[in-house]
Amino acid sequence: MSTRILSGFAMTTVLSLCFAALSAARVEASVYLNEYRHNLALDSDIIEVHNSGPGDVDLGGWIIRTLGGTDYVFPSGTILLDGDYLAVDIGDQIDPIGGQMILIDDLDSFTGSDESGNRPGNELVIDRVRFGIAGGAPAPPRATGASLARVPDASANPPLIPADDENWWTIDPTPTIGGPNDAQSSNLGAGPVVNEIRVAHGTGTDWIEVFNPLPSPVNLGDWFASSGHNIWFLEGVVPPLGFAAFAVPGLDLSVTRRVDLFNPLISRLDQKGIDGAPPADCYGLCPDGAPPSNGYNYLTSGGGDTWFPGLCSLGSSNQGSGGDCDVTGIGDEESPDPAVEPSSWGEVKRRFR
Ligand SMILES: [Ca+2]
Ligand SMILES: [Ca+2]
Repeated sequence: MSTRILSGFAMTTVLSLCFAALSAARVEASVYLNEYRHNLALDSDIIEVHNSGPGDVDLGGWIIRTLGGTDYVFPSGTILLDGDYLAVDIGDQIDPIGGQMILIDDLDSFTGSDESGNRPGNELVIDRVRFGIAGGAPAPPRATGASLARVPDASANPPLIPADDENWWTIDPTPTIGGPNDAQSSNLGAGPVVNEIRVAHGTGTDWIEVFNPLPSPVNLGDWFASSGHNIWFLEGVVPPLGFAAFAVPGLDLSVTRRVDLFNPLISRLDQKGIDGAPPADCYGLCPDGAPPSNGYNYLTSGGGDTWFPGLCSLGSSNQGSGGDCDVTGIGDEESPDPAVEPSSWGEVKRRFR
Protein backbone atom coordinates (compact mmCIF):
# COMPACT_ATOMS: atom_id res chain seq x y z
CA MET A 1 0.00 0.00 0.00
CA SER A 2 2.70 2.43 0.98
CA THR A 3 4.53 1.63 -2.25
CA ARG A 4 1.46 2.58 -4.27
CA ILE A 5 1.15 5.85 -2.39
CA LEU A 6 4.79 6.62 -3.04
CA SER A 7 4.35 5.81 -6.70
CA GLY A 8 1.45 8.18 -6.89
CA PHE A 9 3.48 10.91 -5.26
CA ALA A 10 6.35 10.31 -7.63
CA MET A 11 4.02 10.46 -10.64
CA THR A 12 2.55 13.74 -9.41
CA THR A 13 6.06 15.18 -9.11
CA VAL A 14 6.96 14.09 -12.63
CA LEU A 15 3.76 15.58 -14.03
CA SER A 16 4.47 18.84 -12.22
CA LEU A 17 7.92 19.00 -13.77
CA CYS A 18 6.40 18.31 -17.19
CA PHE A 19 3.89 21.14 -16.81
CA ALA A 20 6.68 23.46 -15.68
CA ALA A 21 8.60 22.60 -18.84
CA LEU A 22 5.51 23.11 -21.01
CA SER A 23 4.78 26.50 -19.49
CA ALA A 24 8.19 27.69 -20.68
CA ALA A 25 7.30 26.75 -24.23
CA ARG A 26 5.13 28.88 -26.50
CA VAL A 27 1.67 29.78 -25.41
CA GLU A 28 -0.91 27.55 -27.02
CA ALA A 29 -3.81 29.99 -27.12
CA SER A 30 -5.09 31.04 -30.56
CA VAL A 31 -5.13 34.77 -31.20
CA TYR A 32 -6.97 35.96 -34.31
CA LEU A 33 -7.40 39.01 -36.44
CA ASN A 34 -11.19 39.20 -36.31
CA GLU A 35 -12.54 42.47 -37.71
CA TYR A 36 -11.38 45.68 -39.37
CA ARG A 37 -13.06 48.95 -40.15
CA HIS A 38 -11.93 52.40 -41.12
CA ASN A 39 -13.25 55.10 -38.80
CA LEU A 40 -13.90 58.06 -41.09
CA ALA A 41 -14.27 60.54 -38.22
CA LEU A 42 -10.88 59.60 -36.78
CA ASP A 43 -9.39 58.79 -40.20
CA SER A 44 -8.06 55.70 -38.48
CA ASP A 45 -8.02 51.98 -39.08
CA ILE A 46 -9.48 50.01 -36.19
CA ILE A 47 -8.54 46.35 -35.88
CA GLU A 48 -10.16 43.84 -33.56
CA VAL A 49 -8.28 40.81 -32.28
CA HIS A 50 -9.69 37.89 -30.33
CA ASN A 51 -8.16 35.30 -28.03
CA SER A 52 -10.08 32.07 -28.46
CA GLY A 53 -7.98 30.43 -25.72
CA PRO A 54 -7.18 28.39 -23.89
CA GLY A 55 -5.32 30.74 -21.58
CA ASP A 56 -4.47 34.44 -21.47
CA VAL A 57 -1.90 35.90 -23.88
CA ASP A 58 0.60 38.70 -23.33
CA LEU A 59 0.44 40.70 -26.58
CA GLY A 60 3.17 43.13 -25.51
CA GLY A 61 5.55 43.57 -28.44
CA TRP A 62 3.28 41.78 -30.91
CA ILE A 63 2.86 43.55 -34.26
CA ILE A 64 0.10 44.30 -36.74
CA ARG A 65 1.77 44.82 -40.12
CA THR A 66 -0.10 46.27 -43.10
CA LEU A 67 0.83 46.37 -46.76
CA GLY A 68 3.14 49.35 -47.11
CA GLY A 69 2.11 50.82 -43.76
CA THR A 70 3.90 51.44 -40.48
CA ASP A 71 3.94 48.55 -38.00
CA TYR A 72 1.61 48.85 -35.04
CA VAL A 73 3.27 47.43 -31.90
CA PHE A 74 1.11 46.37 -28.97
CA PRO A 75 2.25 48.15 -25.80
CA SER A 76 3.96 46.03 -23.15
CA GLY A 77 1.55 44.80 -20.54
CA THR A 78 -1.27 44.23 -23.07
CA ILE A 79 -2.85 41.07 -21.73
CA LEU A 80 -5.66 39.58 -23.80
CA LEU A 81 -7.70 37.34 -21.57
CA ASP A 82 -9.03 34.01 -22.74
CA GLY A 83 -12.24 34.74 -24.67
CA ASP A 84 -11.74 38.52 -24.86
CA TYR A 85 -11.91 40.91 -27.82
CA LEU A 86 -9.62 43.91 -28.12
CA ALA A 87 -9.85 46.80 -30.61
CA VAL A 88 -6.75 48.83 -31.41
CA ASP A 89 -6.36 52.02 -33.44
CA ILE A 90 -3.39 51.56 -35.78
CA GLY A 91 -3.75 54.94 -37.50
CA ASP A 92 -4.48 55.47 -41.18
CA GLN A 93 -2.45 52.61 -42.65
CA ILE A 94 -4.73 50.70 -44.99
CA ASP A 95 -5.54 51.46 -48.62
CA PRO A 96 -9.33 51.32 -49.04
CA ILE A 97 -9.12 49.33 -52.28
CA GLY A 98 -7.15 46.51 -50.71
CA GLY A 99 -4.20 45.31 -48.73
CA GLN A 100 -3.28 42.91 -46.01
CA MET A 101 -3.02 42.72 -42.26
CA ILE A 102 -0.61 40.37 -40.53
CA LEU A 103 -0.60 39.59 -36.80
CA ILE A 104 2.93 38.81 -35.68
CA ASP A 105 4.28 37.46 -32.38
CA ASP A 106 7.72 39.02 -31.91
CA LEU A 107 8.67 36.13 -29.57
CA ASP A 108 10.71 38.50 -27.37
CA SER A 109 9.00 37.31 -24.22
CA PHE A 110 9.76 33.75 -25.12
CA THR A 111 12.90 32.07 -23.80
CA GLY A 112 14.50 28.96 -25.20
CA SER A 113 13.15 27.39 -28.34
CA ASP A 114 10.16 25.29 -29.18
CA GLU A 115 9.78 22.24 -31.38
CA SER A 116 9.50 24.43 -34.48
CA GLY A 117 12.86 26.03 -33.79
CA ASN A 118 11.39 29.44 -32.95
CA ARG A 119 13.84 31.75 -31.19
CA PRO A 120 13.54 34.95 -29.16
CA GLY A 121 13.51 38.03 -31.37
CA ASN A 122 12.18 36.14 -34.36
CA GLU A 123 8.84 36.99 -35.90
CA LEU A 124 6.15 34.36 -35.98
CA VAL A 125 3.12 34.99 -38.21
CA ILE A 126 0.03 34.18 -36.16
CA ASP A 127 -2.74 35.26 -38.54
CA ARG A 128 -3.19 37.11 -41.82
CA VAL A 129 -5.91 38.39 -44.14
CA ARG A 130 -5.58 39.74 -47.68
CA PHE A 131 -8.49 41.70 -49.12
CA GLY A 132 -9.70 43.92 -51.95
CA ILE A 133 -7.40 43.73 -54.95
CA ALA A 134 -4.75 42.03 -52.76
CA GLY A 135 -6.69 38.91 -51.79
CA GLY A 136 -9.90 36.96 -51.58
CA ALA A 137 -11.58 38.87 -48.77
CA PRO A 138 -13.67 41.88 -49.83
CA ALA A 139 -12.60 45.48 -49.21
CA PRO A 140 -15.10 47.03 -46.79
CA PRO A 141 -16.93 49.92 -48.52
CA ARG A 142 -15.38 52.85 -46.70
CA ALA A 143 -18.18 55.38 -47.22
CA THR A 144 -20.69 53.12 -45.48
CA GLY A 145 -18.73 52.47 -42.28
CA ALA A 146 -18.95 48.73 -42.92
CA SER A 147 -16.31 46.40 -41.57
CA LEU A 148 -14.36 43.45 -42.87
CA ALA A 149 -15.34 40.63 -40.53
CA ARG A 150 -14.36 37.03 -39.95
CA VAL A 151 -17.19 34.60 -40.44
CA PRO A 152 -17.66 32.58 -38.39
CA ASP A 153 -16.35 34.61 -35.48
CA ALA A 154 -12.86 33.71 -34.25
CA SER A 155 -14.37 32.18 -31.12
CA ALA A 156 -15.46 29.26 -33.34
CA ASN A 157 -11.78 28.55 -34.06
CA PRO A 158 -11.79 28.93 -37.84
CA PRO A 159 -8.44 28.27 -39.56
CA LEU A 160 -5.65 30.77 -38.89
CA ILE A 161 -3.88 32.22 -41.96
CA PRO A 162 -6.46 30.78 -44.38
CA ALA A 163 -5.31 30.49 -47.98
CA ASP A 164 -8.89 31.10 -49.13
CA ASP A 165 -9.65 34.40 -47.41
CA GLU A 166 -12.80 34.77 -49.50
CA ASN A 167 -14.45 31.93 -47.59
CA TRP A 168 -13.62 33.21 -44.11
CA TRP A 169 -14.12 36.94 -44.35
CA THR A 170 -16.96 39.17 -45.55
CA ILE A 171 -18.29 42.66 -45.01
CA ASP A 172 -20.63 43.62 -42.19
CA PRO A 173 -22.65 46.85 -42.59
CA THR A 174 -23.19 46.86 -38.82
CA PRO A 175 -19.73 46.30 -37.31
CA THR A 176 -19.27 44.61 -33.95
CA ILE A 177 -15.93 46.10 -32.92
CA GLY A 178 -15.08 44.81 -29.46
CA GLY A 179 -17.50 41.90 -29.52
CA PRO A 180 -18.33 38.68 -31.39
CA ASN A 181 -18.92 38.93 -35.15
CA ASP A 182 -22.38 38.20 -36.53
CA ALA A 183 -21.77 38.58 -40.29
CA GLN A 184 -23.41 36.28 -42.82
CA SER A 185 -21.30 33.58 -44.41
CA SER A 186 -20.67 33.74 -48.15
CA ASN A 187 -22.17 31.47 -50.76
CA LEU A 188 -19.87 32.10 -53.70
CA GLY A 189 -21.06 30.69 -57.00
CA ALA A 190 -24.53 29.80 -55.75
CA GLY A 191 -26.58 32.25 -57.81
CA PRO A 192 -26.50 35.37 -59.97
CA VAL A 193 -23.05 36.61 -60.95
CA VAL A 194 -21.39 39.75 -62.21
CA ASN A 195 -21.20 38.77 -65.87
CA GLU A 196 -19.72 41.96 -67.27
CA ILE A 197 -18.08 45.16 -66.05
CA ARG A 198 -17.84 48.40 -67.96
CA VAL A 199 -15.28 50.82 -66.60
CA ALA A 200 -15.70 54.52 -67.25
CA HIS A 201 -12.02 55.46 -66.89
CA GLY A 202 -12.93 58.84 -65.50
CA THR A 203 -15.54 59.80 -68.09
CA GLY A 204 -19.06 58.45 -68.23
CA THR A 205 -20.48 55.90 -65.86
CA ASP A 206 -19.39 52.50 -64.57
CA TRP A 207 -21.80 49.63 -65.22
CA ILE A 208 -22.16 46.05 -64.15
CA GLU A 209 -24.21 43.33 -65.78
CA VAL A 210 -25.77 40.59 -63.67
CA PHE A 211 -26.52 37.18 -65.17
CA ASN A 212 -29.00 34.77 -63.59
CA PRO A 213 -27.86 31.15 -64.12
CA LEU A 214 -30.81 29.75 -62.18
CA PRO A 215 -33.96 28.17 -63.69
CA SER A 216 -36.20 30.64 -61.89
CA PRO A 217 -36.43 34.46 -61.83
CA VAL A 218 -34.48 36.34 -59.18
CA ASN A 219 -35.80 39.55 -57.66
CA LEU A 220 -32.75 41.78 -57.25
CA GLY A 221 -34.54 44.13 -54.87
CA ASP A 222 -32.20 44.90 -51.94
CA TRP A 223 -29.32 43.12 -53.61
CA PHE A 224 -26.24 45.32 -53.77
CA ALA A 225 -22.85 45.54 -55.38
CA SER A 226 -19.92 46.65 -53.29
CA SER A 227 -16.39 48.01 -53.72
CA GLY A 228 -13.77 49.46 -51.41
CA HIS A 229 -15.43 52.87 -51.79
CA ASN A 230 -19.17 52.29 -51.53
CA ILE A 231 -22.16 50.05 -52.21
CA TRP A 232 -24.83 50.36 -54.90
CA PHE A 233 -28.30 48.84 -54.67
CA LEU A 234 -29.78 46.87 -57.54
CA GLU A 235 -33.45 46.40 -58.38
CA GLY A 236 -35.81 44.62 -60.69
CA VAL A 237 -36.28 41.00 -61.66
CA VAL A 238 -33.79 39.12 -63.78
CA PRO A 239 -35.37 36.16 -65.60
CA PRO A 240 -33.92 32.64 -65.80
CA LEU A 241 -30.73 32.75 -67.90
CA GLY A 242 -31.38 36.48 -68.25
CA PHE A 243 -29.31 39.63 -67.93
CA ALA A 244 -29.73 42.98 -66.19
CA ALA A 245 -27.45 45.99 -66.41
CA PHE A 246 -26.94 48.61 -63.71
CA ALA A 247 -25.12 51.91 -63.62
CA VAL A 248 -22.94 51.84 -60.50
CA PRO A 249 -21.19 55.23 -60.33
CA GLY A 250 -20.55 55.05 -56.58
CA LEU A 251 -18.32 52.03 -56.91
CA ASP A 252 -15.52 53.91 -58.71
CA LEU A 253 -14.55 50.75 -60.57
CA SER A 254 -11.70 52.37 -62.49
CA VAL A 255 -10.08 53.01 -59.08
CA THR A 256 -11.31 50.12 -56.93
CA ARG A 257 -10.99 47.50 -59.72
CA ARG A 258 -13.09 44.93 -57.88
CA VAL A 259 -16.81 44.36 -57.35
CA ASP A 260 -18.59 42.03 -54.92
CA LEU A 261 -22.23 40.98 -55.22
CA PHE A 262 -24.46 40.52 -52.14
CA ASN A 263 -28.02 39.27 -51.71
CA PRO A 264 -30.51 40.82 -49.24
CA LEU A 265 -29.25 38.51 -46.47
CA ILE A 266 -25.87 40.25 -46.96
CA SER A 267 -24.38 36.96 -48.08
CA ARG A 268 -21.77 37.34 -50.82
CA LEU A 269 -22.47 35.37 -54.01
CA ASP A 270 -19.82 36.56 -56.42
CA GLN A 271 -16.69 38.65 -56.76
CA LYS A 272 -14.78 39.84 -59.80
CA GLY A 273 -11.62 41.86 -60.28
CA ILE A 274 -9.86 43.59 -63.13
CA ASP A 275 -6.59 44.58 -61.46
CA GLY A 276 -3.76 43.49 -63.74
CA ALA A 277 -6.02 43.17 -66.78
CA PRO A 278 -5.15 44.37 -70.27
CA PRO A 279 -6.65 47.82 -70.78
CA ALA A 280 -10.23 47.77 -72.04
CA ASP A 281 -13.56 49.42 -71.46
CA CYS A 282 -15.40 46.16 -70.79
CA TYR A 283 -14.64 42.82 -69.21
CA GLY A 284 -16.97 39.86 -69.50
CA LEU A 285 -17.39 36.19 -68.78
CA CYS A 286 -17.41 33.64 -71.57
CA PRO A 287 -19.47 31.59 -71.49
CA ASP A 288 -22.05 33.66 -69.60
CA GLY A 289 -21.94 32.93 -65.88
CA ALA A 290 -18.73 30.90 -66.08
CA PRO A 291 -16.74 30.26 -62.90
CA PRO A 292 -14.76 31.16 -60.85
CA SER A 293 -16.79 33.24 -58.42
CA ASN A 294 -13.95 33.91 -55.97
CA GLY A 295 -11.69 36.19 -58.00
CA TYR A 296 -10.12 39.39 -56.70
CA ASN A 297 -8.03 40.48 -59.70
CA TYR A 298 -7.94 39.73 -63.41
CA LEU A 299 -6.16 36.39 -63.22
CA THR A 300 -8.01 34.98 -60.22
CA SER A 301 -11.31 35.98 -61.85
CA GLY A 302 -10.51 33.70 -64.78
CA GLY A 303 -8.56 36.25 -66.83
CA GLY A 304 -7.75 34.88 -70.28
CA ASP A 305 -9.66 31.71 -69.50
CA THR A 306 -13.28 32.63 -68.76
CA TRP A 307 -12.93 36.40 -68.08
CA PHE A 308 -11.97 38.55 -71.05
CA PRO A 309 -11.33 42.19 -71.87
CA GLY A 310 -13.28 43.63 -74.75
CA LEU A 311 -16.57 41.80 -74.26
CA CYS A 312 -18.98 44.71 -74.41
CA SER A 313 -22.65 43.68 -74.45
CA LEU A 314 -24.38 45.27 -71.47
CA GLY A 315 -27.76 43.68 -70.88
CA SER A 316 -27.31 40.78 -73.26
CA SER A 317 -25.26 37.64 -73.71
CA ASN A 318 -21.50 37.96 -73.94
CA GLN A 319 -21.49 35.05 -76.36
CA GLY A 320 -22.87 36.93 -79.34
CA SER A 321 -25.22 35.52 -81.92
CA GLY A 322 -22.79 32.77 -82.84
CA GLY A 323 -22.12 31.88 -79.21
CA ASP A 324 -18.41 32.27 -79.80
CA CYS A 325 -17.62 35.32 -77.63
CA ASP A 326 -16.07 37.76 -80.04
CA VAL A 327 -13.17 39.21 -78.07
CA THR A 328 -11.70 41.26 -80.87
CA GLY A 329 -12.05 44.25 -78.58
CA ILE A 330 -9.06 43.16 -76.47
CA GLY A 331 -6.92 46.16 -75.76
CA ASP A 332 -9.27 48.39 -77.73
CA GLU A 333 -9.99 51.48 -75.68
CA GLU A 334 -12.52 52.86 -78.15
CA SER A 335 -16.03 53.22 -76.82
CA PRO A 336 -18.13 50.07 -77.15
CA ASP A 337 -20.73 49.76 -79.86
CA PRO A 338 -23.45 52.26 -78.87
CA ALA A 339 -26.05 49.90 -80.28
CA VAL A 340 -25.69 47.67 -77.23
CA GLU A 341 -25.27 50.44 -74.68
CA PRO A 342 -28.45 51.30 -72.81
CA SER A 343 -28.80 55.05 -73.18
CA SER A 344 -30.35 55.63 -69.79
CA TRP A 345 -31.36 53.93 -66.59
CA GLY A 346 -34.97 54.18 -67.74
CA GLU A 347 -34.13 52.33 -70.90
CA VAL A 348 -32.36 49.62 -68.96
CA LYS A 349 -35.45 49.10 -66.88
CA ARG A 350 -37.69 49.12 -69.93
CA ARG A 351 -35.55 46.54 -71.64
CA PHE A 352 -34.72 44.17 -68.90
CA ARG A 353 -37.37 44.27 -66.22
CA1 LIG B 1 -16.36 41.95 -33.82
CA1 LIG C 1 -23.20 41.10 -71.61
